[in-house]
Amino acid sequence: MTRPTLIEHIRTTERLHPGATGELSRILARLSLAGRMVAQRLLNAGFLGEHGETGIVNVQGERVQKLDELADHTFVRVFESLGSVCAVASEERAKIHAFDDDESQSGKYMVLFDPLDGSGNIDINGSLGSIFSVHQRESIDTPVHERDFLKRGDAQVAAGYILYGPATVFVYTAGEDGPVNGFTLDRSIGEFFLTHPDIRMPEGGGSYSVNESNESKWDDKTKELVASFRQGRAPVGKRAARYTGALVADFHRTLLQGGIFLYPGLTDRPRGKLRYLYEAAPLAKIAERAGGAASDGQVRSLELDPTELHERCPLFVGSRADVEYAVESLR
Ligand code: AFP
Repeated sequence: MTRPTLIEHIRTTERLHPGATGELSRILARLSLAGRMVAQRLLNAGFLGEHGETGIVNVQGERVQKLDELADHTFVRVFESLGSVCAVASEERAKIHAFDDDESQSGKYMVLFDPLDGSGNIDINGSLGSIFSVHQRESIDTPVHERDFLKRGDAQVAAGYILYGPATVFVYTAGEDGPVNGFTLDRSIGEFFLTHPDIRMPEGGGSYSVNESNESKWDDKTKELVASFRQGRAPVGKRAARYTGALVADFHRTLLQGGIFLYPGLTDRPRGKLRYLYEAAPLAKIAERAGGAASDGQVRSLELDPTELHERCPLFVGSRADVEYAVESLR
């Protein structure tokens, strides 16, 4: 039997919601288009002179790679003149980007993305990812403003990511109670097929994933927490340490095999490194919909109230028992 394609699956899901206008389905279709375009670009970037830095430093103070810029432009372009998206926010841009055609101005959706996550892996041919989050605007009567984007994670109408590994995988969840489904790209025909239906995050195994070179910048409770994972004193026995430096790859492994990913606060960066709106909130939504959990160490990630577009937050995400254990240990 042929597996459903991503587009077929999106349409089937849409039919389960009688009031659906099809706009969210079109946004998801465009996200998958952006994913295919970026995946293709990554394949040939080495030949085309598209590796290396642009010489620009972004709003995060990070050096922008040529592929960061290409991926960012790709994700913005696919929403131009779609009509239902009034504006986008990108981890690479200081400000939101509003579309100015008449139809888009009254579009009810906003899309946020980290267009190329883990760009430190570009030059070593390691895994990379894109992360996305879709929000609905409260009112279309006034021009879209940056404050419209400052929403709690539990308000997301869809969230997901694209993992560019040996295969390209598109994982998303939509609606309040939609499942998490994963689709793998058949490169020969440019189509995503359902390969991971209704993903559930396993309990009681997997790995712990953290950049341990930051240990000297952790507080004592965080040091003790990570030591307990390393030494097998945590809820289940000893685990493997796994860390790729690309959040999407580390999260995807945790989603499929269980365990925990953590990026705690540091002495010189109390709110850690990861961005709430582009990274933590969408992955927290996926984790919870798959039966897992996500927290900043104190508050459930989906209940954090961002006050800035590029706000950062600590992230503890993974199997429910592991995240609960982490939160308990940090009290
Ligand atoms: P880059 O996209 O700048 O490489 O950052 C990747 C990232 O935001 C996330 O994907 C990783 O989990 C995390 O940073 C890695 O950060 P460290 O290098 O500090 O471990």
